[in-house]
Amino acid sequence: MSDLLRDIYSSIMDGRQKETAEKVQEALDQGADPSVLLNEGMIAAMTEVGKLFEEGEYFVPEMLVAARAMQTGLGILKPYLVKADVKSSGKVVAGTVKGDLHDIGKNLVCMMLEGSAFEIIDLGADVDPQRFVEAVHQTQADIVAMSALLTTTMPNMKVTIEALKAAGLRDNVKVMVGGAPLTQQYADEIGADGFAPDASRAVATAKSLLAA
Ligand code: B12
Repeated sequence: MSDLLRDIYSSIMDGRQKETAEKVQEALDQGADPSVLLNEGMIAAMTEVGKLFEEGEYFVPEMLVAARAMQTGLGILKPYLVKADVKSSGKVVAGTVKGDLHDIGKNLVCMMLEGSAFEIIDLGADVDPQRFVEAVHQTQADIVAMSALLTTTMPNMKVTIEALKAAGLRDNVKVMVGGAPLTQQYADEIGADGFAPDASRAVATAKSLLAA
């Protein structure tokens, strides 16, 4: 790991927003590969934060400041990840499901999709099933992308799929799900059309869903 990559990793771990932004910019200015910064520096730091939380070394405030530093770093990285095409690949309504405030992964998925010329309607986090339904209805979206990071909120994906069915919209839209606790098996069980374990594979999944 280069020194700068290590600095980015530790500035996120310690929740130092300003330093994270500066180090990410410095690395980019030096020609670093954005996906290496993202995966080996930033996402690796968030994974470690989660591990420390599980072990009782970190608490919610530490997770929160680390998440803020991560979001700040992502803001700097975004223009390098998103090089939007002209022709739209499709319309995606995205959100983190009801009860769940984790939005970093969902934001990354949105960024990568945007970079592949998808139009994004980002509903944010803690999104009520009816809000997804309304957005699909209003925008005539091609895909609904739902994220969940908690085992307790994963079932709200199924509730949302049921709400789309009840509104008569399920046949008009593909449903894609993701988030750390999810699996392909779970996606199949709740009747989603696609699952991806990370943001770059989310793009491939979205494309294949629309090609199908
Ligand atoms: C940061 C963080 C927080 C922050 C969130 C800030 C924010 N704005 O997002 C804060 C401090 C608010 C938080 C709160 C809580 N958290 Co928290 N948090 C995390 C942490 C450390 C990192 C999550 C993250 O951002 N990862 C980085 C991103 C890039 O990864 P990702 O989200 O998995 O996304 C990738 C893929 O999953 C996929 N993906 C994601 N979404 C989608 C969607 C689609 C459609 C597709 C295709 C793919 C896809 O692509 C993404 C990019 O590659 C995780 C630990 C972990 N390792 O996941 C715990 C973790 C998720 N939290 C946990 C817990 C317990 C909580 C709290 C309940 C703690 C508490 N006691 O209050 C609360 C719940 C609050 C709520 N109601 O949501 C547990 C969950 C345990 C469980 N099994 O349910 C974890 C796993 C920590 C742990 N190891 O115990 N948390």
